[in-house]
Amino acid sequence: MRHQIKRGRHGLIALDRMIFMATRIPPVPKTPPATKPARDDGDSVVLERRPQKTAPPQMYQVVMLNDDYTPMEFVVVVIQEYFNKDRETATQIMLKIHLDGRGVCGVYSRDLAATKVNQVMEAAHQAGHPLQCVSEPVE
Ligand code: TYC
Repeated sequence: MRHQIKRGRHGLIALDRMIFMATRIPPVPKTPPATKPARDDGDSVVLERRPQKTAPPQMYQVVMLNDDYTPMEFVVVVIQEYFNKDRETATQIMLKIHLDGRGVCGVYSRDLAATKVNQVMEAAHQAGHPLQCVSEPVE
């Protein structure tokens, strides 16, 4: 749309709307004056946020499962042998598995837990027992 333009005393006037120009400089907004930062006297202490600590690696528990066929003595020896337990502790763990259906034999890194599982399964297989164990992440 073209505006109708007329020449007046103060220059060109658009007739379909009034055009004003500011004639006064607007007041400066009341903000505190910028100041130079205080001079560092050398005693300043700078606190830096410490980077987040690395989370500890996920640990894995080796859980042995009960069955009806593997002899108790074999389980006790396996727990002593592969999980470095004394005979008394190994017997307690075996009985716990026998009564509850499962029991934790040790907690390790993922690779070591997998190795323990393989060692136990291989020993059981060689001896002809159906003993099973698994590794599972702790928590
Ligand atoms: N339940 C078995 C028995 O009565 C003993 C056993 C204990 C088997 C623990 C497996 O992981 C096991 N002979």
